[in-house]
Formats: sequence, C-alpha cells, structure tokens
Amino acid sequence: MKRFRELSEEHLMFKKTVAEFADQELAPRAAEIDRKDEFPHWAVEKMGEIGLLGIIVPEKYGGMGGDFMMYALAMEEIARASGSLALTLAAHISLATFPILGFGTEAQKEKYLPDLASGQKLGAFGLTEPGAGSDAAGTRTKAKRNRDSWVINGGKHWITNAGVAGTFVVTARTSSGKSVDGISSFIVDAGTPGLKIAKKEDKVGLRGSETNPIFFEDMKVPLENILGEEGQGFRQFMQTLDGGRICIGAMALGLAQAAYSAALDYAREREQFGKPISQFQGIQFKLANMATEIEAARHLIYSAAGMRTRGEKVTKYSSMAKLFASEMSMRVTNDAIQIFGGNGYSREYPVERFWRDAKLTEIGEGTSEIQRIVIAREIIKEAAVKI
Ligand code: COS
Repeated sequence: MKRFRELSEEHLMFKKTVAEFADQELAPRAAEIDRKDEFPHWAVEKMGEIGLLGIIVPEKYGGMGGDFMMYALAMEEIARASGSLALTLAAHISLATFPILGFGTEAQKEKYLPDLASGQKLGAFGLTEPGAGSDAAGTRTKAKRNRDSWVINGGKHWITNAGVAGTFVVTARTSSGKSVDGISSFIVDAGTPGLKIAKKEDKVGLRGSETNPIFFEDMKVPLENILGEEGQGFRQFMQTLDGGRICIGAMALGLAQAAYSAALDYAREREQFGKPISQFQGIQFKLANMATEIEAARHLIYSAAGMRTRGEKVTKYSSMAKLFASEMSMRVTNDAIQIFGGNGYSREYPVERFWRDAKLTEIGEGTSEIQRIVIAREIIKEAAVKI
C-alpha cells in the first residue's frame, strides 16, 4: 500500500531518480561546495542536463512538463544532498520561472522560458529591499514610464542567484503612495545598463549559493517587459510565494532527513559504556522524536504540494507546511549535533552544515512569524465566513 496517496507511481519513480542523482553527483562534493563558497556551475549544469531546472515548464517551451509535486520532491531530494543547490533551484523555479509562466504573455513565455528550462540562463527574483523585508508592500524601488521604456531606480537585497542569473523578475512601484496596487513586476535581462550586482553576502550557511544586493540606476526596461498588468505585482508575488513556501518546506525536510539519517547511523555505530549509544533511551527518544517530526512535515508538504498541483488555493497550507517543516528542521538538525556530541560540532562531520543550512528556511520566503500571521489571517477569515 502506498503511504502517500498524493504520490503517483510516476512521482515515486521521479523521486527515486532525483535521489540517485543527488547521492551520486552532489552529496560527495557538498562539503567542498560549502567550504569553498564558490558557485558550483558544474552542479547546476548537471541539474540542467537531467531537466531539473525546467521541471514545471511545459514541454512546448522546452521544459520537462512535470507538475508541482515533482518540483517539491526534487527540492526534498536535492536538499538532502546539498542545501545550497536546493536554494539555487528554489530561486530559479519558484521565484523567477513561475511568475513568467503564471503571469507572462505568450511572447514573454516564448522568449524567456526555453533558456530558463534548459539552464542556459538562471533566474533570480528581486523583491526584498533594505526597508521592505517582511513588509513586502513597503517597496520603494520606483519604475517610471517613458514613451518607449520603464526607467527603474532603487535597489534590492538578499537576492538569491543574482550574481549568476541571466533573467530577473523584479518589483517596483509604478504609482506613488503605499498601496499594494502601486506595485508592478518586470522582467529584466542580465547586462541591462543600470543593473548593478554588488558583492555577494558572506552567509552563515547555504554557502556556495550566490546571494547579492542589486541596484538599479536609471535602468531602462522595454515597455513590453512588464509582467501581467500594471499594479498587479503584489498579488502576483503573494501567489508566487504560496508555491515557493511549500518548496522551502521541502528543502527543510530534505535537510532534516539528511541530519536524521546521519545521526541514526552514527548512534548505531558509536559505542559508549560498552554498547552502541542507540541502545540508550536518551538517544532513542531523540531518534523517535526526529523520525516522527519528519514524518509529520512530509505529510504537510505532500498534502500542500498535491493541492497546488490540483490548482487549489493553498495559502494557509503552504504557510503551515513551511512553518512546521522549517522549525522541525532546526530541532532535528540540532538534535543530530547533540547525538554526534563533540564530533557534531566539528566541520569534519556533515551535521553542522545541515544545521547552518536549515536556519535559512525559518527566514527566507517569509519568516516563521510571517507564516503565523498568514495562517492566523486565513483561519480568522474562514471562521467569519462560517458564522
Ligand atoms: N494570493 C493572492 N492575493 C493575495 C495573497 C495571496 N496569497 N495574499 C494577499 N493577497 C492580496 C490580498 O487579498 C489583498 O488584496 P485586496 O487589496 O484586493 O484585498 C492584497 O494582496 C494585500 O494583502 P494584505 O492586506 O494581506 O497585505 P499586507 O501588506 O498586510 O501583507 C503579508 C501581508 C505580511 C502576509 C505579506 O507582506 C508577506 O507575505 N510578507 C512577507 C514577504 C516575504 O515572504 N518576503 C520574503 C521574500 S523571499 S523572495
């Protein structure tokens, strides 16, 4: 009997294929990627070769034509090997490819999707600003319409893939004031005059993924590069994040799974007081909690990914999946270090990397606090409708 009814035979086969790829190609060099903190172009090329960069892109635009569930499964399996590559994939698919696919014109899809799907170009998403993080509506970057172009001025920070991207989706205010109706999205090509990419961040974890501030100085973007209708940018990126958050949850799940598996193996081998530490109840309780929490997160993620695949409204469930999975991942990776003892605190062993990488999942694509706000708003709205 299948344990997860949301998964078809095709999904299970796909998950296995990605798991093998991750184990063979990525896991052996994940520690090196982390240590060097250089963008692993070779690994991204390999992911492109097997179609992972275009999972959700329809075949007619050169993609794999897979569904959202396949994307979530790929995120879980890639993160199990390398959090850095999972984050690279998430920014490319959730945040750059999806908005073009979901809100672009036919001409924009034809122009941009084939290169994104093949990995010829990586995608990046420019939303967050120094003064507009959790308060995404606080966007100050401005786009002014001229006769033949939009002229964009401002800046964004914490932009994953910025230093290596060929295509950006960025948000800017097209009308003054603070209303969310004044925000629009634009597609921007790397190399556009006025687009400046600053030095990459020196991050605690997810080293090897490229995260930079970017600036726009009188950057001219063709009129036809506005994404969807003027003023729809805020709603577009909220819908984008509805999907993206599920996959950050899947990334947290993969990292937790990796830490748990390493801790289980270690506990069965490491002997103290004359027997393997897995024979001690203190360690057994930790392993039992870890396995249970991972199972719970997996259910939340597959359920939300299934809903998204079927085109159902998923706002509440994607926030729940991300919130639980990311906080679970911190508990599990923390316990894995505890089981490894002194070795867990050493960079010789992989668990400290999983722990450093997992922390970002409580912050990126909306902090845990923002997820609680979204969930609370949704459940209060639902309660009001029932009265
Ligand atoms: N799907 C579609 N529309 C949505 C939506 C969603 N998930 N969430 C909100 N909207 C719409 C609302 O319906 C509202 O539209 P109307 O004015 O027509 O009613 C509009 O967007 C404004 O929504 P809201 O009033 O909830 O906006 P707030 O400014 O209060 O912001 C939060 C809401 C805090 C939830 C939002 O700013 C947020 O998610 N912040 C975190 C941003 C983030 O995750 N950043 C990380 C980026 S990593 S790339």
